[in-house]
Amino acid sequence: MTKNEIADVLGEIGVLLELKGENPFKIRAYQSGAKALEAIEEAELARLISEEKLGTVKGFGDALVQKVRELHTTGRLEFFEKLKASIEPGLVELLQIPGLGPKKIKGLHDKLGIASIAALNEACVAGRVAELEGFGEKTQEKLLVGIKNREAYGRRHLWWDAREVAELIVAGLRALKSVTRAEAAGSLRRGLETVGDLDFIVAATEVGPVVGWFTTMAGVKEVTAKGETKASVRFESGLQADLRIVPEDQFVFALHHFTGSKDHNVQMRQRALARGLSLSEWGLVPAEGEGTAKIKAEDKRLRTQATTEAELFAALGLGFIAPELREGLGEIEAAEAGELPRLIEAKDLRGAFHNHTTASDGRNTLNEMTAAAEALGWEYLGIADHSKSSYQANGLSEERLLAQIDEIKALNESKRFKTRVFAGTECDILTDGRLDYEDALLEKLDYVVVSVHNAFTQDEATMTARIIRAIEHPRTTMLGHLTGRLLLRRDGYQVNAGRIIDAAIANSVAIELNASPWRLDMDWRHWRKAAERGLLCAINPDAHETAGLEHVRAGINAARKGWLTKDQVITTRSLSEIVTWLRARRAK
Ligand code: DGT
Ligand code: CA
Ligand code: CA
Ligand code: ZN
Repeated sequence: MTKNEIADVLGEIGVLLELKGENPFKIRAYQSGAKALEAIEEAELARLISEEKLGTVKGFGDALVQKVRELHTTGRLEFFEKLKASIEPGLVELLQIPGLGPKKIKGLHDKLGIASIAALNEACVAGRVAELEGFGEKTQEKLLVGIKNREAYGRRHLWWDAREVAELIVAGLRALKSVTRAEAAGSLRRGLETVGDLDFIVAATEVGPVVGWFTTMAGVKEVTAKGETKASVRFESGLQADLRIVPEDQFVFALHHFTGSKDHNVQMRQRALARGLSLSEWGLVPAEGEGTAKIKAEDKRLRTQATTEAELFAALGLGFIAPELREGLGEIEAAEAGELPRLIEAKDLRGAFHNHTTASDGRNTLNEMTAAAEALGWEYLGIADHSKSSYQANGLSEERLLAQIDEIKALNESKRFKTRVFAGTECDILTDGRLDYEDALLEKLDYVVVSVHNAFTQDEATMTARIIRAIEHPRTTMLGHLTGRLLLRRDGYQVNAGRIIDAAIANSVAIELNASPWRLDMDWRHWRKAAERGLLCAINPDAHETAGLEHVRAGINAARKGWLTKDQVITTRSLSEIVTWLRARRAK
């Protein structure tokens, strides 16, 4: 196991012990052990374990040393398995409700016997939770909202999680002997930030084995439909998947149809009709009209042949429309006019600016993050740890930030990595719009990301004015996550996006497209218009560990859905261009 995976287990042990009401010192030992582990570099950890020296590191007592060693070498921990089995699963599930930590859950369990979300809902409705010490009316209200949100959100899944499943399924389908073509369609292919269900389109010479494989693959909990040429399954995670098998010559039409969106399909069908054609999942054929003989789709002579979607679009006088653009938001008109944007691609990215290290709430050190950026081929990596007011995220005091600036300077001078590191900050926007550090300190940084991390309940006018004031600060380089939303978990704070975009353009400040799969904020729906007016986008993974850097792929998706081109995204610029750009920003 990697150190972060081990740290996850230690953290989880802490939570489970807390649910059981164990000794607080013991609980803290696991929590601080997890933190301490993150600060050790991977190679160092391996060395400490093999030389049996982990115990010499501050915070690692005998019990912890033995557990870390077991996890590191075997990937399992018997103590953890037993502990998990000893706790009612309903209690763990309650952790998903915002505002409920292990301590509160233990209280609810001890005093009201609550051991499930359903039981909590019932107790809240009856007003029993508000009467408990440490809860009150307000908390009870919040819990009810949390339960309701969970139901509403529970039906959809993050694109990132869905993609992981879908990639395995597509690979599995393609490996079947009778399968000639297989693709994931639907909202996943369109790169939507959340996905209702997966849709797979397969061309196959024989259908039986394909349906057989699909309905029995690993993780399938229930087969919800099974026909000759289609099937639907539900996985343990709740995610569902539809499969449709079609003859090879229908593949492109089925793929296009089931990629959607519905609005795009409706407009495509209208366009076909205007040309005397009928477009459907089966094919493109002359439309039936009064007085014409009924034309069968099977009549090969009349069907439009297409082996690629580009040919399908061409048959309707259109250039190829990327799946991400197929939302019925003007893409057909643009294709007709030959004005489709040349969309940004993953390979265009050269770096990113909003990333954390163990100095604040990240889980990998500066060196590890830089090594990971280098492995991705990035020319530059911006480090933007939290500022001092974000104490819950271990925000940096002035002294610690100054030390980090020196550390980054030394790292760059050492030439240890090809990737150049920029010293930045994710500076809190204080409740009145001032920044969290003095100008003299901000002056010393290569760039400044400004973000809202508190007082989320301010009204729209107050929040908008607050953010605009921060944008107008001469040292501000870019605005972090516009609304602070967490997909499927919480809505963002209220902002007037239009006014903030105006202010950013007027002050030559970029806005981030936070590529974290549960943020994707600013939303793709704003980008097309904003970028046309001159706003620059920074695709930032907001990485809190090395693996998080790869989240830029989700950001690329969202950027493409926002019609963004390479030129409109600042993080596609080369190192020398970026240096020039940052210098110009600082001279403002
Ligand atoms: P989702 O699953 O809710 O995230 O969204 P989609 O877009 O994947 O929707 P889904 O799975 O219901 O259907 C896949 C595609 O199939 C959809 O984007 C368009 C097409 N489709 C499905 N039902 C209809 C329909 O009633 N009319 C039209 N025009 N297209 C449909
Ligand atoms: Ca779907
Ligand atoms: Ca579906
Ligand atoms: Zn942030």
